[in-house]
Amino acid sequence: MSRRIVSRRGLIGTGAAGLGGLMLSGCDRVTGAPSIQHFIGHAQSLSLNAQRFLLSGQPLAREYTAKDLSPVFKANGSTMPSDDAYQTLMDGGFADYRLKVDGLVGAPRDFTLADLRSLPVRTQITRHDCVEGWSAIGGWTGVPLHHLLAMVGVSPKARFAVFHCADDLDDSLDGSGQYYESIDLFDAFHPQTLLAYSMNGSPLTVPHGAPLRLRVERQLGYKHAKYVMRIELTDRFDHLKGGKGGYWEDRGYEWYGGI
Ligand SMILES: Nc1nc2c(c(=O)[nH]1)N[C@H]1C(S)=C(S)[C@@H](COP(=O)(O)O)O[C@H]1N2
Ligand SMILES: [Mo]
Repeated sequence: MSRRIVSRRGLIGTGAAGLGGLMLSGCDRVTGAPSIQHFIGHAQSLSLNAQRFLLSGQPLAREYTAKDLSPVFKANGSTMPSDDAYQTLMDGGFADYRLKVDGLVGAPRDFTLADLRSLPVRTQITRHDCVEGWSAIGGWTGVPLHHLLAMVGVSPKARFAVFHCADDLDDSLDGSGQYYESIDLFDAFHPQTLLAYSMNGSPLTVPHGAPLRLRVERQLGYKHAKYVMRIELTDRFDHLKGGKGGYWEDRGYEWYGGI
């Protein structure tokens, strides 16, 4: 209980700092020294902190029951990675798949699918919302990410988990269209944040991200990385690809894709 109060205070504190920053940017504008990037940066941090604050009293995404499952759950974005290494893994039924967890961790390691299935399991039925304007209710089974993080040990310097995926969606922007995503440690340790290997009671299919995909239920569809090959703990992501922390973020979407 006391931890909760302390963390709420922390959130209020950073929220106020974000607001201060926003007002300062406004003053810059009045004095004729606008910095649009700066302004956008603060507006985003305000919206992140405001959402964190508003969500703090209702921290779990809504869960549904089996009767609510959508009869059709659209597959979106990549549905069949063309990468040779991925195709080889797929042809072998993912027996040789290894999830690599590294970066700012105590002991980097690889996990087989059998390793992941032997870890504590969680099933949740949730609504997926895509920015393209469709939603679907699906059931997801997998290992909560916090169990893996406890096994590798997260460095106190780490701030984000980056998910590197197998698929190349489009290389028009930075020469590499490899999908990737990132979340902060609030979401990484959230009880509903899963590495899912099953959907609606069956092994995850390739269109939905086999053999392993992220579920990060309080955020929009594009944050739910499919075909996860590697999880990198890091303190920054400005050096990765387009520098905005995700494939769609590099193309203009918000980093915090709150629903
Ligand atoms: N690796 C990867 N992950 C991805 C995507 C993608 O193209 N590649 N598309 C994203 C988007 S926009 C959505 S809405 C969901 C779609 O998940 P689904 O195919 O299971 O419906 O995956 C997200 N994760
Ligand atoms: Mo999406």
